[in-house]
Amino acid sequence: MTRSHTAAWLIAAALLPLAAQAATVQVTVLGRDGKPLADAVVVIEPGAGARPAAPAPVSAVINQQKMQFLPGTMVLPVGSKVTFTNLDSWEHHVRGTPAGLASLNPGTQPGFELRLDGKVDGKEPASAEVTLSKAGGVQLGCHLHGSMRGFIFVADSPWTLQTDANGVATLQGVPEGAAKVRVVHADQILEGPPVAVNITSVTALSLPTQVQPRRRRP
Ligand SMILES: [Cu+2]
Repeated sequence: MTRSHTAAWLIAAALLPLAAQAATVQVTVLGRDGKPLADAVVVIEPGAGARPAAPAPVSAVINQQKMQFLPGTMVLPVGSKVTFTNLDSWEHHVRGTPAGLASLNPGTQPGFELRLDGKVDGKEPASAEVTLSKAGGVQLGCHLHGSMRGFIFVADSPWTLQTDANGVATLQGVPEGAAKVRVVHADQILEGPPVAVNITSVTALSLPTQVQPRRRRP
């Protein structure tokens, strides 16, 4: 290694502590009954100066199968495309509406409606694609089957993840320092206020909510 290379490396090493260190944050979300809440979307929004680039859009599929949206809850980066595919042999009318208060505010996330014919044996299932252009929650329903419910959270923070069956979301690479944590759930009427936290190298949080899920996973 030449002298100049060595010097450059030393300067880079000396600057490292000034850069935001990345932390792993484990969030456990609890429902109104104190039990772990699955499929809650955890969003960490770092403070000023650590504003991340939006995550890259992806393409995803949500099936209509046996009178359910599968998966029932999905987190997708803003700008992503989602294809709805009807695998049932009967028709579904998929409806997407902005969740919570956003639904009262025209001009935010646009809603959508799709009619998908039932699948015929030996033929490709009917499908339609929607682009999720704005961040926020989207409730999914079906005009024909009131029991069908689904939820998409359109994320503009890369630190967005839904909780697993144990109510836990583990987010990697979160900048240390001041941040706000939001919890969003398909079955909440109103989102609670964001929780201010100080992210350190190892951060574990337990967040109670007022959400009473419509049904628990078996
Ligand atoms: Cu339906």
